[in-house]
Amino acid sequence: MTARVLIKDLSAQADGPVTVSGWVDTVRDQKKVQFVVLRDESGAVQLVNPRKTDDEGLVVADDLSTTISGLSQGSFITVTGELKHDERVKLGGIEVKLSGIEVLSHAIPETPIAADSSLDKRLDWRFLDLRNPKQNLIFRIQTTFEHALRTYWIEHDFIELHTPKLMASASESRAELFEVDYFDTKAYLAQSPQFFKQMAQSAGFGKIFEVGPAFRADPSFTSRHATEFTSIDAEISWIDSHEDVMKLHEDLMVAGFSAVKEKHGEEIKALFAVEVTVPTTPFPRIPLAEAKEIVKARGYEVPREDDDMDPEGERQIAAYVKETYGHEFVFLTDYAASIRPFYHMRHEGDQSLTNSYDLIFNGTEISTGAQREHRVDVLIEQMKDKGMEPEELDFYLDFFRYGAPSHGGFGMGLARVLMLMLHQSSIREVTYLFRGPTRLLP
Ligand code: AMO
Repeated sequence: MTARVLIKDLSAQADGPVTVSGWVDTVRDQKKVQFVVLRDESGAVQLVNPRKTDDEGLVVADDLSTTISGLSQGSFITVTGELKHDERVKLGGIEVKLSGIEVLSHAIPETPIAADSSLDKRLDWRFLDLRNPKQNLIFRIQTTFEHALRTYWIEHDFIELHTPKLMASASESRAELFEVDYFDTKAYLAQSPQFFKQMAQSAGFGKIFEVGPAFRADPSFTSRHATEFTSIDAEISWIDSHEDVMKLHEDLMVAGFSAVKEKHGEEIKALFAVEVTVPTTPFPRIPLAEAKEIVKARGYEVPREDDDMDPEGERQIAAYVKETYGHEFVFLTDYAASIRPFYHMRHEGDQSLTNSYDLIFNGTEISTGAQREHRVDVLIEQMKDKGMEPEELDFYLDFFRYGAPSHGGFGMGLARVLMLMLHQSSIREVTYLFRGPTRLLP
């Protein structure tokens, strides 16, 4: 038996016998000749079967032509035939003249989704939706991006962590917290590896990273929120300020974007009509207060009472940065202590501001980072300041009672990066299986 060849490798192969497997994409059942477009995970190829004729030139049905006529879209088949290079064939300049077909798995003829189906409908049938080469490319890009970050971390002596996702307390805010029964007590799903990545600093790990799930009981239906998402986290010791964290963060983005552009740049252009830009460093940095003034001067006043940027403010500041610096990224820095968690370090001379930042990419927040407060007495004061009970997080405070280095880090939503990189309208498009308030299936 000839070994199965991936479709993408056919064009480099000489004319002759081949075996390919894949899904039936289309069937064109013509009078004199039958065409099938077959797709596998690597590409698509045209199969051809000239119909047999009798002595009088009349078409006769044989087993092969009958099988082809009965093929439904999506059926999984293995075919044998003769590979032939022919410049006239639009699809890659090759075709396979069929000698046999084995139908391994029949597809129900009525496909439940079409190209114009709604996103929600497509998500109901995600496995069929993912057969689309565009969707397939998203996850190859994701793999390349994560691999590039991991390579950077490993080359720079970071330790990889897998922190528990079942916790005894909230890790970010008590709002947006999933509670689960845990024997005769309650547990909470981790909203972030925050506490445990900080613990690693007191444990003497120096530099750590984690790529793992995070859960938020967020009831909203925005295009950038999920109830479960993949969080990319890093945390480093011995920093002077959040500036050191931003330096790490931008180097990681350069590594990730360079790898994606190099490996998939052309395909991204062809399928998404997007030119991936590798960002230059340093990324622009603008203190939040100044960013709000810039946005105001452009005619948009951020309406939020809590001092934070809102989505339109993020879009406006990104447009300003693009026009002024030609850059797709911007660090907004020095957020007010009132809108940051208790664990962010505050400015030495101004308690109202924090050593923190948000990273905005193409107009949307993809990440939050900060220098952390490592002095336990100050940490306790900051908790009280936020109306929290320090006793409730005593296990966390212990991390800072036995010698803790200065440290900082960031958390970044993987799907947000992909959505904005590929100019997609929702993280649902770039999440393998999206989880939202009304979606637990498939
Ligand atoms: P924060 O809560 O800002 O910070 O989250 C960090 C990043 O995670 C992503 N993200 C989300 N993505 C999809 N759906 C959600 N519901 C969602 N919530 C957050 C965003 C966001 O920028 N512990 C801190 C990080 C740190 O300081 O290290 C934290 O979790 O991209």
